[in-house]
Amino acid sequence: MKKLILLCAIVLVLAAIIMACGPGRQTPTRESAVGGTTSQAGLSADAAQVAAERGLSPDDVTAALKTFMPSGQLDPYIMFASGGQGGQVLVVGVPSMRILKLIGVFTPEPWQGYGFGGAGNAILAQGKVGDNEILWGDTHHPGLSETNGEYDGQFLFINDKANARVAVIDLKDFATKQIVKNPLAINDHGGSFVTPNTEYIIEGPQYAAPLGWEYSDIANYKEEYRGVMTLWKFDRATGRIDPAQSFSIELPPYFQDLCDAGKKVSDGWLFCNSFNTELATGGVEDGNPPFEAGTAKNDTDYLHIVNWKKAEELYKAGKVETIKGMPLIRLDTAAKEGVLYFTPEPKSPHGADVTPGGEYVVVGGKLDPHVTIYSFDKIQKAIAALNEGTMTKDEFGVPVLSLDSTMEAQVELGLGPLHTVYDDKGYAYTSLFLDSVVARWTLGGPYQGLHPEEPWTLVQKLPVQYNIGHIAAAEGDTSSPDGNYVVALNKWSIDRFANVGPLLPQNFQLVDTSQTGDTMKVLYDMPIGMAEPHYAQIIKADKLAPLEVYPVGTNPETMQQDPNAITGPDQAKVVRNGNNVEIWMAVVRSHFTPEHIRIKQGDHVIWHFTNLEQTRDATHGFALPGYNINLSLEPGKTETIEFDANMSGTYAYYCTEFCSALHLEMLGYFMVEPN
Ligand code: K7E
Ligand code: CUA
Repeated sequence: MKKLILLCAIVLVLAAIIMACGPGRQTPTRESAVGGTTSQAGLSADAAQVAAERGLSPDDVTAALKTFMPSGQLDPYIMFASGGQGGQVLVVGVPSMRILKLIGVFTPEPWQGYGFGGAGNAILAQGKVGDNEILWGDTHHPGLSETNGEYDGQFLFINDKANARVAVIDLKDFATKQIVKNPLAINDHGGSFVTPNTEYIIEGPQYAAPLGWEYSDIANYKEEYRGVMTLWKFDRATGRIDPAQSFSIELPPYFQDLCDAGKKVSDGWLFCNSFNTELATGGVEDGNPPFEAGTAKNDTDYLHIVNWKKAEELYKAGKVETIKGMPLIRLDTAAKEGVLYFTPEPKSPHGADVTPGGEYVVVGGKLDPHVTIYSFDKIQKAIAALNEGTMTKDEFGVPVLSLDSTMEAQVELGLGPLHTVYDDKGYAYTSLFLDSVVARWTLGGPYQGLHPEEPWTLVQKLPVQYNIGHIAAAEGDTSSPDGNYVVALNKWSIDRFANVGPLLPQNFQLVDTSQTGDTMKVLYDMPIGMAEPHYAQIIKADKLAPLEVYPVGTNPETMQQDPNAITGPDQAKVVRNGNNVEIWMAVVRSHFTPEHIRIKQGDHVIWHFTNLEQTRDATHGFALPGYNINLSLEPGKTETIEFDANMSGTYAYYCTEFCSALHLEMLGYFMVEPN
């Protein structure tokens, strides 16, 4: 009876809301939102008074107006930011900079019930290193899937620098589906970036080590330590990386850094920095130069120029050696067969970023005040002009193209240029770590007509707080970037936020880049209080089409109908078979069926849950005390847990999501009789 009254009340309230809204929710137009008593400036007298009381400058007010998202309105862009050593991905609305989700990737995430008994456990277990379970990751570079060089909103990939792993997130439900461990590398960095049609997900290396991280003393560095770049084949139909069709390329032990895929005119090629062509091996305690000095001795390092289509041909032709199950194009093969070339790049390079049309690669040398712009056309001509008799090679036999023959321009920007992104107005934006600025400068060549300034010139340096690392632009890595926003991912925040102790948040600063010329402005500061994000990508929100609810019975790991799904509480049951107890449980507001589970200590329990709801946001949780079990059962989801009931006792299991007025009553008892 009580339930019936409640149901009637809900129906009445809903009806009232629907009537008030009319068919299709109306959002106020700009005119009506500021209409009525507006002053000359478009601000109400109230607003002017608030601005005066709070000491807001006209710029502050403009910034507030540009970022404020009225209740119920949605951001036009979604940013996917790495969660750094948190091992997650952050989903953020732009320009409001509201955090929408934290996706557990390499790290268990309790809200999503990821890694607490359900499907997440199997996915996290794919990321084992040897027999060791690794329950965190150092996520650096999220990469959205692309079709024809444009984000297609289907998948997101991200690397774990610490353990050389790559994860696949399905943007149908914003959940991690797969982790692959690189069998040859123990850490990575230059990933994950996709080729323009997501044929491959690139995982570039970082700190050289013997292949397969086998033991070898660092005294054998030059002979036995190597870099490895892996091309993970992505199968769109299954939505998974196919390790059986993936391969790697052996590289010299040069500490390869950031990589980027060519696109359009440079489709088929990859570009990757390096910062230890000195082959420094550290050992400061023995009187050797420390790594930081040893790796910075040379004036130049090598930009790695990789012909991945050629590499794919070699792999398909079997010109590989298989090590630890991974087909590997050996370094001498790569050098001889036209897979790998080098060209010098200035001091301590970090970012290598391909322009939207693929014509140029921009490299920032941390210890050089310039960015260096390489022309893909010139690189091709230099390669064509190579002559076996006269060509320069590095000490590993890789052809070296002279800087003169590959460089298009250099632009002096300031101290510590790192990463570069692009917009629709022919500008490039480079983060200057030491100067703490975002530098806007002009591209030349085919981009020259898009802006009013001279090509290859600095236009504006916008101070940011502080020590900007990466920089992200709206649709920035695509063939057609948008022009509205850039986000500065600042490493330090010092005095920008309330003191929360010695460990400070990072600061994401939203920058308005909508107008040409010297007009960039900081709009918003967003503290990131859960890790150190490295890179982010920003996609137009309307390119994303996630599910609103799962079709009833969906297994989140396979995204297919789960064979253990049930369609109603009448199908719920407990079946005992010797010491095995299998439970099919129905979950729907506001009860679990069954509510009593009686088992014996030592029984093996397999427990299937189906959330029968199809109402948006009608998520239930499942918490079982004492057994480290915690699930998030979104509408339609079917999930299975399996464990040994090793402890006797009486355990109330309950729903962790406040799903209804009778949520507290959504519980049951798990009674484990002692032996
Ligand atoms: Cu922090 Cu791309 Cu890993 Cu630069 S990286 S800042
Ligand atoms: Cu279901 Cu609370």
